Formats: sequence, C-alpha cells, structure tokens
Amino acid sequence: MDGIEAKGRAESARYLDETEARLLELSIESSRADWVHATYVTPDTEALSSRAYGRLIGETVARARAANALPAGSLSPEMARKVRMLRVSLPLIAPADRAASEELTGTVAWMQSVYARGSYAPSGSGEPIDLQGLSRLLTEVREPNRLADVWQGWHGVARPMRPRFERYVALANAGSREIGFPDTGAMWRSRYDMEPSEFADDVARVWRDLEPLYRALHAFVRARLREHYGPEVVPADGPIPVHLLGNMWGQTWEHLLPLVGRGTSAPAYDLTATLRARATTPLDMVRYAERFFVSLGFETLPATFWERSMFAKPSDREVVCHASAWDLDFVDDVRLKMCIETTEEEFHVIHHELGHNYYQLAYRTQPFLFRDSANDGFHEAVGDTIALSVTPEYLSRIGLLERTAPPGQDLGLLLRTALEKLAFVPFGYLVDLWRWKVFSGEIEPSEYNASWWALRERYQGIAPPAARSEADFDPGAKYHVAANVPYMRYFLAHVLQFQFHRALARIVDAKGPLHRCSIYGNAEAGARLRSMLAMGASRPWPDALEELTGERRLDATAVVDYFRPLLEWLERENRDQPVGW
Ligand code: X8Z
Ligand code: ZN
Repeated sequence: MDGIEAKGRAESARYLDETEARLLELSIESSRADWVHATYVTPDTEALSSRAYGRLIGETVARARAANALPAGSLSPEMARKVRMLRVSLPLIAPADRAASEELTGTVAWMQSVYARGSYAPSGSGEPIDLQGLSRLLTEVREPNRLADVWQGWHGVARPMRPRFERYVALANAGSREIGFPDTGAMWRSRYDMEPSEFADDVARVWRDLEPLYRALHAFVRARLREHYGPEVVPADGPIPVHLLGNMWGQTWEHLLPLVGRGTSAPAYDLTATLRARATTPLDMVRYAERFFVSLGFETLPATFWERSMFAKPSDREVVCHASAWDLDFVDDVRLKMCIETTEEEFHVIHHELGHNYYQLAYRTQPFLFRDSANDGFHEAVGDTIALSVTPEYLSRIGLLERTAPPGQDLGLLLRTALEKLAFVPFGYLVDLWRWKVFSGEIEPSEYNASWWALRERYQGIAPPAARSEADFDPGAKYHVAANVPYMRYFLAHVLQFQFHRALARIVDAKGPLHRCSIYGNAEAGARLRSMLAMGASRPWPDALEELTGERRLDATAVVDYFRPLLEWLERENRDQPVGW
C-alpha cells in the first residue's frame, strides 16, 4: 500500500468508526424509546418511539450513502462488509421527505399499539379478553362454535389497520427505492450474503424438502380431529379449519397432543401440570433457563437483567405482550419482555428468548455494525436449540420430572415436538412469501386478504372458520405483520436449530436418538456454541454455520434425522388416510 492509499484507508476507517459511534448512540435512544412504548403503550410513548426510530433511520440512510461513496480501493474486506451491512441493517427505510418519514414510522408504531391493545368479548360473556386470554381459550375450549367465535373476534382487531397498512407499504417501498432496492421485500432478501433471488430459491428448496413431512403430520392430525369433531366439522381430504388447531394462527399445534396422541403416541409427561403443582413463578422459570446456559459455561445474566426486565403482565397499563429479548445498550443491558404464563409452551419460549440475550452478550465485543447474528435465522435458532435439549432426562435431572419417560414413549415425545416445530414450517415460510409479493406489487391492496388465505390453504392446508372478505385484514392479526418484523427468519431457524442440535449431539458424542440428546452441563458443547455466537455478524453466515456444524448450507436432512422414527410411524398411521388437500 502506498502513501496515498494508506491515507485513503485511514480516512475511510475514521468515517466508519465515527458512523458506528453515532449509530450506536441513536440505536440506544431508539431502543429506550421502544422499550418504554412496549412496556407502557400510550399515545405519547408511541410518538416518542416513532420519533427516535425516524432519527435512527435518517442517520443510517445518510451514512449508508456517504459510505457507498468511499473509494472502493480504500476499504479492507472488513470495512467493505460494514458498508454493505449499513444498507441492510434496518427492516424499515423511510423516505427522506420529513412528512413521509413521520407518517411511516408513526404508522408502524400505531399498528403495534392497536395490536397490543386488541381484545374481544366472546359471545355470551361480558368482559373483553386480551390475546393471551383468547389464546388460552383456543387451547381449552372444544366446542367448534365457541372456538370460531374467539378466532373471529381476535381477527376483527386487525380490520382498522388495513388502510394505514396500505400507506405503510407504499412509503416503506419509497424509502427502500431511495437507497437502491426495487422494494422493501427485495431489501429484506438482501441480508443473506447472497443474491436476493438466490435466497428465495434456497428457502424454496428447503421447503420442498420439508413439505412431505408436513403433509404426513397434517394428514394424521386431520384424521384424528375428524374422529373427535365429526365429519361435519373436519373434512376427510380438505383443509383443516384453523380454529381447531389450538393456536390463533394455526402455527403450532402442540396443544392438540392430548387430543391426537394416544396409545404409543400418548403424551409422555405433563410439564405444565408439574410447574403449576409446584406453584413455579415466572421468575423461577427464567432461572431454570438461565441455569441451562450457565451449565454450558455461559455467565449468569447481569443484575440489571433481573431488575429491568418485564416478566409478567402488569395489571395497571397496556403493554406489548408478544415475547421479545432486548439489548438496550449493545453491551450488557439485556432484558426480557414477556407476559409469562406457567405452561410448558412458555417454558420453551423463555429458552428461546434467553438464546437471543446470550447471543447479544456473546457478540458485544464486536464492532457495532457486527453486533448482530450471522443472519436473523441464527438469532431465532439459538434458544430453540437449547430447548431441544430440554429432554425428559434433563427435566428429571433438574427435578422437574419424577420419572424419566421410558424408552417406549418416544413417539409421544416426538409427536409433541413435531406438533410444535414441523407444524410451524409452512407458516414460517408463507408469511413473507405474502409480504414479498405485497411489497413487489404482485399482490394488490384489493386482494390482501384473499391472497393471504390462498397461501394459507396452499402451504398450511388450513381454512378460516367462516367466509372472509376484503373488509378483513387477517395478516394484521399476526404480531410481526403489524410490527414490521420480517418473518422468514423463523423458517430458517426451524431448520438451523436441527442442524445445530445434530452437530452438538456429535460433539457430546451422543449415542441414542437425537430427540433424547441433551447437551446440559457439557462444557465442550457450550464452548463450540459460544465461539459461533461470538463471531456475531463479522463473517458471512455460512462461515458461522461451518464453525459449529462443518456445514455451509441450509440442510433439511437434520430435520429428517431428528423425526425419522416418527415419520416411519406416521406413514403407517396414514396408510388408509388421504394425504394432502
Ligand atoms: O416471535 C417469536 C418469538 C420472539 S422473536 C416469541 N416467535 C415467532 C412467533 O411467535 O410467531 C418464535 C417462533 C415464531
Ligand atoms: Zn425470537
């Protein structure tokens, strides 16, 4: 490098350092305002968070532009990566025009508030019930008419979002175009160290590999639901009515286990009952999850985590109950925000969330622009990977299960996990298939709802309990649509977590089947996991994947390996059943 080049390098480095310092400052401001909004939803906190977000976006755009103009030859590979990251670091870009920017960030904050405040008073009862309460009813009630009423009531909450959602799409696209993307969906697809079209092809490939597994589970569940509810309610070979699936979006089905599992596939244990019998508190549940990470050699969570997190739903104000993990200062002010209920499902969600927090702590020494996961699917997969190690053997080791489920109960265990994870796969895939098409204009506002249901039927094989129309806005009844959170990350995570788990099982030299393997207490597994997490976003994600697994691609065989015994059994169970819809 000659003198002039060295000077160029030093100037570019200085600009990027300054950029990282400034964006860190604005990100902290924005996170604090968001935190206050999410834990105290009022018009004022909504306005403050939208303002702070607008400032962060404005600065990010200005700096991305300036960084793009730095002489290419002046950038080291690491600096060039930072410049690329700058352009795709945010899920929302507002237009430079001030009024348009305020309208856009204001709309997103408003949709979040509408979602957070949403409630419905089921027919024949007096009090309005929030999403958590309505979701609980979906897991407990078994009368189809009441279930349909609850489902429709919640979906009514999203109707008023529709006109403003349309504006949000137009404005977000305008912002994305100003920084050189054809639309916001293309921007979202540009965060994966490959061409956006390559990424779309890659997830399509993995979906094709997983589709037969999902269809086998779907056929089995449909047949058992038909036995239970009768042929008038559940068709023999058509889509399953979504309100029967024990989840508002039909995205996970584990609450159906007592209804569809029997004999060899009966539930192996009831963790919810145990937690309740012991009066386990939300805080106790978080402590269990923390102890798992500590057993792998991670540090205990900072004192501020315990002081500043929100673990339970406050009774005196509106909050965003949808669980999330936060990193307020991008160093160690990590927090959990969740309205914890004492159930097995929430026990798993807590592990999911702490996975985010431990990832944040692991990459805190990276430069600011690399303080993120290898790709967003990695962030979603870490805690789920740990939850896969919450086996009966582990639960009995920590005293949460009297007796380890004997070997004969593997089908019940696998069926529970399949109802949670395999059932999720098409939903994880289609939410952003829909949004990609909405942003690109392939789906027009006049067909928002019909196109949503076309995808829901095609991929999930489910149907709404009653006719829907374009007066409805059912996508907005899902948190991530209302809150502008990209969703393909969860599809990725549902593959990656099985790749991580399979690799960790090899590291601990597990002898039995994958679903019986727990890495609890294994220091080597912990060290290997930590070294991947500590990379943050400093390298392309295939490098991070390779670090832990030796693999460089998304690979559905890890899912197949995990569920193999169940898949063989399902095939036999489905012998006389129609498969598909
Ligand atoms: O939103 C979440 C987490 C927070 S990142 C609770 N999940 C998705 C959802 O609830 O729809 C986890 C799995 C899918
Ligand atoms: Zn998450």
